[in-house]
Amino acid sequence: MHKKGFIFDLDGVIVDTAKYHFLAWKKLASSLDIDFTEEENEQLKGVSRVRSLEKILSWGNKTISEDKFKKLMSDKNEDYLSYIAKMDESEILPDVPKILDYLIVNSQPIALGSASKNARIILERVDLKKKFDAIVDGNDVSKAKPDPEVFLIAAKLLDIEPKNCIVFEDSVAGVTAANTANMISIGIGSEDVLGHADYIFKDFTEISEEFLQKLINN
Ligand code: B16
Ligand code: MG
Repeated sequence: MHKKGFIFDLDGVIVDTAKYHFLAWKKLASSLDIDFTEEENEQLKGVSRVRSLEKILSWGNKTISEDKFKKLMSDKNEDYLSYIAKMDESEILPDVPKILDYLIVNSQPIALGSASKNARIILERVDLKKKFDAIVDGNDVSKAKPDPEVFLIAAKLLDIEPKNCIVFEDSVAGVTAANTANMISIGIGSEDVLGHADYIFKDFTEISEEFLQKLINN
């Protein structure tokens, strides 16, 4: 039986937590008199928490002390976690459980490869944690996407060579990370943004079992 490593990003692929990041960053930006738009939020997808705050401060032309930076990071996360606490299975994106179950039935190893330090809590909230053989998140990496580190660690934990891994990603940086890792990249989202992915689908409802079977066999 062929075994491939299937690696999933979290935010924008399994659940849509970008809306909660937006609410939390927006509140923080307002407290600093910075106008923060949904378009700017788009640019924070797949970007680490530290880098996100750096970007918001630079958009608002603000400089702050290191202590204030740390305080804002922790306030933002507390606020974000208050939204996460209310999440349940209804927030899983369409057909994600179906795809995961198909891979499990076909004995394919599955990993999470996310920039979020809250990934484990989120997977628990939506009751999907048990479906993953390995979880690599923002706590496990020293270099953020587009660096391939997160996916290379996931491949190692699954004991599958990078060239036999398939990554599902919604962010530009994440697709670049998968390509750099020499993995097959599957963009979930729009072609305008994810044109550099090997395959692009609007969402998982567009991915057939035949397609998954081909990925497994190739
Ligand atoms: P946290 P992903 C990313 O998740 C989000 O897309 C990004 O907006 C966020 O800043 C980052 O996680 C860090 O999240 O503050 O929870 O550590 O798409 O890589 O699953
Ligand atoms: Mg994402």
